Amino acid sequence: RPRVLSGIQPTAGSFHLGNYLGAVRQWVALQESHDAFYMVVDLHAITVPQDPEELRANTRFAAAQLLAAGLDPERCTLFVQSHVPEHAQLAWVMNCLTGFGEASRMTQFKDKSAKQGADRTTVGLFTYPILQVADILLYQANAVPVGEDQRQHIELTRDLAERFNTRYAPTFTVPEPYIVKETAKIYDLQDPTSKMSKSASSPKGLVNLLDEPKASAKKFKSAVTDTDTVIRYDAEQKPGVSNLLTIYSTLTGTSIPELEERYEGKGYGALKTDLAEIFVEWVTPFRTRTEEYLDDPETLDSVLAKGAEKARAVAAETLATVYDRIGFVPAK
Ligand code: AQP
Repeated sequence: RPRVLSGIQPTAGSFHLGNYLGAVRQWVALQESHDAFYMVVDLHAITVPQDPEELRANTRFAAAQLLAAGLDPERCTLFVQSHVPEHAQLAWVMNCLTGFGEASRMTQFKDKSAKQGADRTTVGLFTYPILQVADILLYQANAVPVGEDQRQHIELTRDLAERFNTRYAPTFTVPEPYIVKETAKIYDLQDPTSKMSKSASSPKGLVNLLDEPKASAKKFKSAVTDTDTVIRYDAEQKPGVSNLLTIYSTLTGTSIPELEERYEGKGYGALKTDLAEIFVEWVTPFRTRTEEYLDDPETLDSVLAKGAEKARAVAAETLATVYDRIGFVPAK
């Protein structure tokens, strides 16, 4: 079976709808057809300041949400990044293979550091994409299911894999991004030309899965649309309505043309109210399942321990090959 690898940050407490539709939903589907490795990336989380207790809680929150979303530890390997030390070890090697200018061209770093200011931006945030390169290459992943915002980082992964393979010997699988066009970018409900994001969105534009469903329903009802009245998918001219149609279509499995037909002659109010209801219906059992996993921390921790063991077996083999190829003396 081809292999996939992906990760999600534990920082925000709750996943948002963009994380779910852009990434996690694909993870669940891919565990059926692929040898799948999924992780909660706590090493990535500390590139910005974290409260230790919150980070610990959020890591378990993230794992519980992944299980609630449908990941099955019998069908995939679910683990916490810091449980597998090879991530940090391979990241160092990849750091030494990356040009400073090359790393400086990463647009996510440029955007985030511009917002934070140079003194508050860590070197860890700068090398974040290179840790991500190590995450992927350790598992020899063929594909990486992510949202559109990660495309440039996958491109860097491909470049570095090829560089290592050429400089030393064929070692790494060169991975492809796995980006589902329709849900590659879910937009902020208040600013539908910007991606929904835990750090950039206004609270009213960000739908967190673990928030009170009623509060999220309100956000759908007050989503920004346009002054036109026709319900039609047009990402350029009607980004707000198009975003709502994308979310509606993905949560219900109804195609967008079908939705356009269903809402012909109806107003935006009807679309928003219906979508709010659909979201609440979908998210309510998701929240209950998440709470159930959180109520049983022993089971949760044992799932993660088993996952880490499986992940380490693969990661250790790759790292040993890499250390050998670059000329490190083996430890006796
Ligand atoms: N709006 C989005 N639409 C589609 N996919 C998205 N992803 C994130 N936002 C959207 C995808 O979710 C996965 C996990 O993301 P992450 O938690 O690792 O980090 P992120 O990209 O940092 O999440 P945010 O909310 O965008 O946080 P900020 O803005 O603070 O960085 C990834 O596959 C991502 O593509």
